[in-house]
Amino acid sequence: MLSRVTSIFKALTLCATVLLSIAPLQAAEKIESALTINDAYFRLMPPGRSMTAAYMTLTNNSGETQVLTSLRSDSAGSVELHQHTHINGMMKMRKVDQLSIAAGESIELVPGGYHLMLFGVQDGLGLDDTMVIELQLESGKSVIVNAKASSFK
Ligand SMILES: [Cu+2]
Repeated sequence: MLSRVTSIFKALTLCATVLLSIAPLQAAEKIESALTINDAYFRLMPPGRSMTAAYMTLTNNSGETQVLTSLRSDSAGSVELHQHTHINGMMKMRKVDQLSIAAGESIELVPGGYHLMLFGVQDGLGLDDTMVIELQLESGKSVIVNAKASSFK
């Protein structure tokens, strides 16, 4: 009898753990009205490549500035915010530490401008796949983005 009580207790503890791990995702959904993501896509990679870029439009519908500070994805080893710049007539890209989006403003991440750079991307992604990217904000909240695959050609 005692062992049965113990196993029920263990099952309850497990339930509580699962509920706790779901909580941050619910918090992330709430902020989505403050920062709206449109037209999110990533470039599929040519065979043998594990690095690619993702693009989207970020719109700040909230009454205060939203600052994008870091990024992560379960489909990539690391994700960075990059910007293309022209230095001495040469096109280069550099890592940008953070991106501020003022209240009511939209910022487009497009080829040749700001973009997300994904390193160590998982193999075998195809046109039907979606990559989930988490945008972490300075406020401590985050936005979940579902980026669609786009042909690399
Ligand atoms: Cu880049």
